[in-house]
Amino acid sequence: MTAGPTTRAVLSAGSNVGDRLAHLTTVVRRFADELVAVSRVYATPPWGGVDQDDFYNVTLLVEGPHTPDEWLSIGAELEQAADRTREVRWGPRTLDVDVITVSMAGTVVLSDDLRLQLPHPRAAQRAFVLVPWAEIDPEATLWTPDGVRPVTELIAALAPEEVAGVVPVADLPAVRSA
Ligand code: PH2
Ligand code: MG
Ligand code: MG
Repeated sequence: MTAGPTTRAVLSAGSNVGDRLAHLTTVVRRFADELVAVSRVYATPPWGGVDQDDFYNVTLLVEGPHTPDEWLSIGAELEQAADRTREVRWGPRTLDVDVITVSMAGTVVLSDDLRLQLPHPRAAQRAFVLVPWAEIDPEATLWTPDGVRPVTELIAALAPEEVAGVVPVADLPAVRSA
């Protein structure tokens, strides 16, 4: 991939099929050189109304010379490596890697592109994204159509039972080389 300007991205990875921890581990390994922070692994009830097993979710902060599209493409490669299939919208998956928001020189990238809408249009409603994000960046903000909001404020606006369902269960293996 060609080196572009440095960007900082928030990524959310989820898995609810197969070895969930192993799938999430492939993500932190792949982004080891760009990793700024990674949350603990959270067990999360399925969001979106499809009856399915609980997910494991993590949120990562990464920084490197990649366009928003490149962050997405690397995530798609990881999904393919996990034999991800797309059957049901919001349904079960071995691995899902979503780009939540990207900033470049401190400015949030906005995109209406249907392949990659930025910031992620449903992030503000998803405790499984926001709670792990606030863990690794308590000062984080999210651009929304209603304005820029502290992530902690968005969490406080969600249904309490939804937030309470997002529970830390594990640490991923350390991947950073010294
Ligand atoms: N991903 C979805 C739909 N629902 N629910 C949880 N808890 N975690 C996810 O990662 C998730 C979901 C679509 O990508
Ligand atoms: Mg998703
Ligand atoms: Mg996805």
